[in-house]
Amino acid sequence: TDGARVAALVIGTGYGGSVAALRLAQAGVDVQMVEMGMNWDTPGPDGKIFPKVTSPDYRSFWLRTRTKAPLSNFLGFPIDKDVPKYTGILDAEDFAGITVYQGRGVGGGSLVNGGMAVTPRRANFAAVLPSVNADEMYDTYYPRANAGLGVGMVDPAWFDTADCYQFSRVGRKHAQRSGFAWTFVPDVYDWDYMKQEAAGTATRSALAGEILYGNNHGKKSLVQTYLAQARATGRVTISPLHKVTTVSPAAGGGYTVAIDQISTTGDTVATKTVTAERVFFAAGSVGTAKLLVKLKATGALANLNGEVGKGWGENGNVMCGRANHMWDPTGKLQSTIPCSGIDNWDAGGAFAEVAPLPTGIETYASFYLSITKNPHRAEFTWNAAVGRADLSWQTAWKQPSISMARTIFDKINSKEGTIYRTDLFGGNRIWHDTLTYHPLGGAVLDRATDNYGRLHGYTGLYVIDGALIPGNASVNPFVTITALAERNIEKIIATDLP
Ligand code: FAE
Repeated sequence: TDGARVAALVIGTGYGGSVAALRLAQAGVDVQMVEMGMNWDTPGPDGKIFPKVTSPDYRSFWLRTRTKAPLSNFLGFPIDKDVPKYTGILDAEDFAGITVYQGRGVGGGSLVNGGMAVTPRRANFAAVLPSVNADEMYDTYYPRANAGLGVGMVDPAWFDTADCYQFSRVGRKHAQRSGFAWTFVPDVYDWDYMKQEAAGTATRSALAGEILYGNNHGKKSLVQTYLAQARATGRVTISPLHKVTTVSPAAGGGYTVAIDQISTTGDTVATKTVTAERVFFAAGSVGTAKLLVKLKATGALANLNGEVGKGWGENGNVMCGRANHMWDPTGKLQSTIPCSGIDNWDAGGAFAEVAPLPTGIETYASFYLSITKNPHRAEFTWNAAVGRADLSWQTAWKQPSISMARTIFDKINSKEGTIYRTDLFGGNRIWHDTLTYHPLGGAVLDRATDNYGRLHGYTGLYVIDGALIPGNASVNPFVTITALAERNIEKIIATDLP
């Protein structure tokens, strides 16, 4: 409510924000969470909360008038279409050189993502965040994060016979025939539920083409895990369709937080101010970095240091498809939840997920999302003339990612006598190199903040989301974001709270 005074205000309800809220509440602190997206709990006209990936509608995109599906052209026919402007679940946020996909709503990215819950190899983690004690991470915080998120693994015996993982088995065969390490990838999807979907005893979600725009069943998003626990403490209040616009020191101590309440068409319907003793920036890498560069440049938080906005990367994301021979069908029925990957990180700088193409028809295509060791880092700067944060990423900077992904797929193509698909992304492209699902950095740990996420220049301001990780996590990032948040909030509660 307008004019309220709160002990802790958390901006955003993704992984970092949910961990902070739960642990603060358990420590006896009242927490106000502010989320610009919707609370996804009400069915649409079709009786479902979330639409399928193959039929995007008004619920699918954040304030766009035309959908922007990452796979825009299944077999040559475009699936994008005009939609009414609405505070939908997936934001395809366009910057000059890249489109950054992000979840919008209570639960953040956990609403839209594939649930792949990967703990990086220890040597890779140490290279990403050298200032963090890796023993503590691997002994305490990664296990705590995996437990809190409900991470599990597909039953290998079931995997070997399930129709819906034919595409993954083809991926395994091709990877292994070319001598690559192939691994199962853990996920937060309820694997027992998926078995029931396959057996026809539960309403289908992963097996009904649900992903990207939400899953109606099966996936354990933060709403079912951290946020459910946080709500159960009775100390956490969540305000959806509320967007933080500024944070500045308050006269009597603490911080004044200005918030726009928005309608489902994105219009501001009310402006509120709240005073908070502590503010946790958990608006995601892009949201946090954009806010911080604005607050520094406009003088609201002028003492933030020069590292704010820097160290941003896209986790080396690049997508491609391969055309298989007719004797290697990938299956009409594909689970939307990937469960395996090809690890060529050490030799080639690429870790590739074998991803589904849940079209409902046989495509003879193998589809992959690669995470690569792209060295480029971009910076957010405040563009005062237009009142917006710009990102310096350039399209050409994906070239190293393509070269690294090619260390896997050129070899497989040559071994199998196959070629790349050019009909998946529009414009006859082989590589989808203009997007990322994994924005990271912009307020890097031990640079913009101290080694626990306390922002330099201000007492009581914290960063606790993907903005802390310097551009690349070597694997899908949310387990690392969660584990780092667990580590940092434990320290903050122990040392900063009265
Ligand atoms: P995030 O989850 O983005 O939460 C930030 C929240 O803050 C959002 O709900 C925003 O709406 C909200 N917000 C932003 N600005 C404001 C503001 N000014 N005021 C109020 N609220 C605000 O941040 N990662 C994996 O590890 N495995 C996967 O399988 C995977 N698949 C993905 C698939 C897709 C399509 C996408 C988009 C992402 C995927 N990711 C995956 C990435 C993962 O979801 C992402 O790294 C985390 O969600 C980031 O967590 P944060 O806590 O940093």
